[in-house]
Amino acid sequence: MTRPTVLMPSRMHDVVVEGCEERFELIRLWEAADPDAVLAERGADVRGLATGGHHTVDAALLDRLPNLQIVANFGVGYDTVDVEAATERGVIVTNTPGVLDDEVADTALGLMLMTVRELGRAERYLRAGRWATEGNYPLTDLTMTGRRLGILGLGRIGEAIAKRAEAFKVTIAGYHNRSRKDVPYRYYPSLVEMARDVDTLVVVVPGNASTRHLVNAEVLEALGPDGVLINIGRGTVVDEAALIAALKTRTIRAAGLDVFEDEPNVPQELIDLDNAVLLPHVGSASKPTRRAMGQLVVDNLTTWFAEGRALTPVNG
Ligand code: A2R
Repeated sequence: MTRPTVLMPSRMHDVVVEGCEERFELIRLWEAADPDAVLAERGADVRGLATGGHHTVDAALLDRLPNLQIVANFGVGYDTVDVEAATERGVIVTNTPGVLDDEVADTALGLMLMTVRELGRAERYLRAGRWATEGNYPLTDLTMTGRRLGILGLGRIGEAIAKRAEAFKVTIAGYHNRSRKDVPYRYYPSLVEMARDVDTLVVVVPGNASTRHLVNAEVLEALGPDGVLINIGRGTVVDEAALIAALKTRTIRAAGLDVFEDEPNVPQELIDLDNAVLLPHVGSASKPTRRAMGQLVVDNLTTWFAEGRALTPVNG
C-alpha cells in the first residue's frame, strides 16, 4: 500500500517530523528552494497537512491541495486555520486539546503571582544590585489571598485554572461563557457584569471572530482600579490599545499577558509599562507538554488514515 502524502509547510516539533517520516510520505516544504513549485507539482498528492505556530492555512492554500482530507493542527487554539473553508471542502481539522491543560493553567497561576506580587520586577531589582544599595523591595499593594476571580472561558483550561486558584485562597466569583455549564461556579451571561464583580479577570477563550476584542475599554473600566487582567488565551480577545490606555491611567491596576495581538511583536508602550508582566507565549511551552501535543498531531493523522476517524476533530 502506498503511504499517504503529508505536507508540512513549516518545521514542527521533532515528534511530529519523525512520526510523519515513519508513517507517511512527508513533504518538507520549509526545505524547498521554491515552495510554490513544489505545491504546483505535488499539491494533488497531498492527503494530510500538519501545521502549527503562526503559519496560516487559508482557502488559497486549501485550493492548491484538492485531495486534502485532514489538517492536523499543533495547539489547542486553531485560529490560524480557516475551519470554515476546510469544512466547505470536506476537510477535517484537528487540534491538541487536553494534553496541555495543566501546563497552561500552571502558567496562568504563575502569571497571576508575578503580576499580583510583582515577582518579575522584584527579581530585576535584585539583579540590578538595588537590594544591597537601596534596601528591601517595596511592599506590594496587592496579595493573592482573597482575590475575586472571574474566568472568561471556563473550558478545559479554565477549569484547571479555577482548581488551582482555589488552592491559593482565591474566590472563584464566576465565569462568562456563551452558555452555562454544570459547575459549582456562578454563571454571568454578561462579561461587563462579571468584570464589575471581580478584581481579577482571566482570559482563556479561543481567538476567533466571536471573541475578538471581547475585553474592551468598557470591561476594563468595570474591572476597576484594583483590577488585574490575565490573558493566557489569545491576544486578539483583548483590545490591546484600550488595555495600554487602561494601564497608563491606572483604570486597572496591572496586567499579566502571555499572548498578544501581533505576535511576536509586542508594542513598546506595553514594554515600557511597569504594571504589565509580559511573557513570550510560553503557556504550553515545556518539553514534556510539547511532546504530548506533537504525539497527538501524529496520532490524529495516523488514526485518520488507518481508520477514517480523527481523535480530536474540531469540525465534522
Ligand atoms: O461559549 P461556550 O459556552 O462554548 O464556552 C467556551 C468559551 N467560549 C466563549 N465564551 C464567551 N464568548 C465566546 N465568544 C466564547 N467562545 C468560546 O471558551 C468554553 O468554555 C471556553 C473554551 O474552552 P475549551 O473549548 O475547552 O478550550 P480550552 O482547551 O480550555 O482552550 C481555550 C483556549 C484555546 O483555544 C487557546 O486559544 C488558548 O486557550 O490556549
